[in-house]
Amino acid sequence: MRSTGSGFPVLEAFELSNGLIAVRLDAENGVFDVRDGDGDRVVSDAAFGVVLTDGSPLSSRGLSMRLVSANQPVDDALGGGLGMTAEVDIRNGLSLSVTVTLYDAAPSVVIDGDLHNETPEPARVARFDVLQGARLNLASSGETWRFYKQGWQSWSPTLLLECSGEDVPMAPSVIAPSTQPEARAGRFVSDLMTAVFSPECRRSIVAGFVTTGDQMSQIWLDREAQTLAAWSYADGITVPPGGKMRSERLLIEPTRAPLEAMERYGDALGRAMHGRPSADIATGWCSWYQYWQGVSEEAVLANLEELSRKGRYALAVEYVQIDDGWQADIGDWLGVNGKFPHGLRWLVERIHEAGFKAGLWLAPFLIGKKSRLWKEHPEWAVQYKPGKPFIAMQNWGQDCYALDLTRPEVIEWLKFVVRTVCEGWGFDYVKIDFIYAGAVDGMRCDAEVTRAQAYRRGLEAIREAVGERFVLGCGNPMGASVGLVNGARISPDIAPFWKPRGRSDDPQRKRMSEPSALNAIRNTMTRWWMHGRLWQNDPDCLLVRSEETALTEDEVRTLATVIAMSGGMVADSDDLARLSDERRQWLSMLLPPSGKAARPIDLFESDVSRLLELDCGSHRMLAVFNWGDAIARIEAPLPAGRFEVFDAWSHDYLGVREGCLPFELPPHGCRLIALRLSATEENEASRELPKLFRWPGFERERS
Ligand code: 9PG
Repeated sequence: MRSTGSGFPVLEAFELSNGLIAVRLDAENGVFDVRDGDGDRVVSDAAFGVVLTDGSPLSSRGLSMRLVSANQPVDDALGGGLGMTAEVDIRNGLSLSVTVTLYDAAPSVVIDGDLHNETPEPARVARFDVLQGARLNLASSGETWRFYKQGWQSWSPTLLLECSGEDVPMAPSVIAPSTQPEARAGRFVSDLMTAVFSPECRRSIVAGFVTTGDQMSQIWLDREAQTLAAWSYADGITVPPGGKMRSERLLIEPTRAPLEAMERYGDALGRAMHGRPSADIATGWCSWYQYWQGVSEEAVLANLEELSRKGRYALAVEYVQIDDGWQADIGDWLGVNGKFPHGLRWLVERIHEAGFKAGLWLAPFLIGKKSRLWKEHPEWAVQYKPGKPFIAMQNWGQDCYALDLTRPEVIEWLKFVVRTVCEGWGFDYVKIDFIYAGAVDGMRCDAEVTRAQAYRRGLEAIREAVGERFVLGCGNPMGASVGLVNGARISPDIAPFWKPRGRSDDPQRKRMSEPSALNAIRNTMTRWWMHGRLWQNDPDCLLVRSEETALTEDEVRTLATVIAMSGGMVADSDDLARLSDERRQWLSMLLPPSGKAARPIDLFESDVSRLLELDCGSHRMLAVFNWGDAIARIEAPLPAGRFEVFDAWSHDYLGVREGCLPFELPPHGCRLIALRLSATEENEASRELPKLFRWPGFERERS
């Protein structure tokens, strides 16, 4: 042990371990390592740092740290455990402290830190580098790795990238532009969290922020240097003299089972941010993908009548949701347009009379240039430079500005609008759309508020106004929404066609946030781990119609299978009167929802997962997909054992099988099979599942 000038004891190295994972602080060099349960040093040379708005980097790397506390008992939302904190002086009055926490029985470490300002000047912080230059030791070349890219908001593509290639460029509104690390060959960026997998050594690292209320965050990988960086953005807010500011908390788990580790990360994020999952999954009918902005009172009433039909193909949904197209203008939420002659309170009464709950779409954080709101309150817009309102979206034939959620009068107005919708008109559910607009990077009335904080002020106001009613976020930044919404859209828009359409010179790779069935499906599979941990996932609507659609029968069945297997919300968006009995039945097969998300078991092996697996208690469901444009033979690997196999869509009994089941699948087609260990008894669990997942009585086999 040495002693520093300030008299603090300095330990050259200090280790914290819980038997499953260990962190070793190299106090002399200001860096730390993470070792897994086998003692392998999976992450090494990680430093902690801060970047100020003038660009100056502050880092622990290469400086000597003093231990402030070691083996400090911790008890918080993530459980009980042990923490250690070390401090480092950077330069005259600016110092950093880093805290590493290990929770009992958790194979992960959680890292966060503070900037302390003992200078006479305020320090403006751009971001925390919670992980800086952390080397990943995955015993293989970075070229062979796979990178899980998480998108910023609902519509942002979330997918696996091959590190031999390059990252996928994306643009607003699906990214937050000012805080993207600059694009560079071999650099891969993910929002909030990531997983890096080495197929050669079968090892991975899952890393993600478990607190998200104050700072937006990103993680990026440098393929050549094999380093990971994790940033949480303070957006230029100041630490006054004598003050300090804390980063968000980052969880890191080295693992050989990345799917389970991602689920554990989701558990931690949900716990730390008080996620609102519920076993009671929302189901409904939504006007958007059939009527678009042409939705009318008449159309809603016609579908209400269809929903009220009893009998064999009854559609037992809970909500009737009116989407975009009812409002006077974007921002003028207290007025309806001429397509709703009796007003919305009257329509809600009809919906309630028919035995359904009522839902309404709003884009509460946007101000349309043509709206009365804009004329009355131009000062309510976020500005991108003085006097210039920030355009968050161009849609509805106008520029739409971002609402400044740091203004108290805006918060009061928001609550008034939402209370009117809920208490005045009687709505039970609100779909709040385009809400990333609350988190754009512009100038707000209160400059000492980050994007995440401003956004959450708006969401909290809505939460307060709705009380216990259901809030569905859409176009929502993912991390910053946890704890405030009941459901979240996790995909780009569905569409009545398979791949993105419309004029564009961009390759499909750059069009993954555009409306299309494939784009919605991709995210529904890759974001499975959020469901039931952060909120209910909304995989977007099912379209089962056979008219006014370019989706083939196989594509519709694939879409239905993915939605059913997602365990998330089930909403249909068709003109119900025009559905054939067969298509009506397809929809009814998904009800009630299973509530449990299937795992994309080949996530790290495929471009788009071809296998979804779900444990139903008495049996397992396995979905096999062909994403190719031609017929393909695809093998479904059965778990170890002999299984009775049943085809859920065709109702064919496929006999007792083991090993791999080969299927010839049509383009964009799928097979959904139920597997039951041979000679086991049927379980009660089957009875609460959607029809599609129920183990059949098996009369055919027995007769
Ligand atoms: C209503 C729709 C539906 C849909 C939402 C959202 O970039 N854009 O122009 C863009 C337009 C619409 C959109 C997403 C992006 O869809 O996801 O379910 O409610 O708004 O306008």
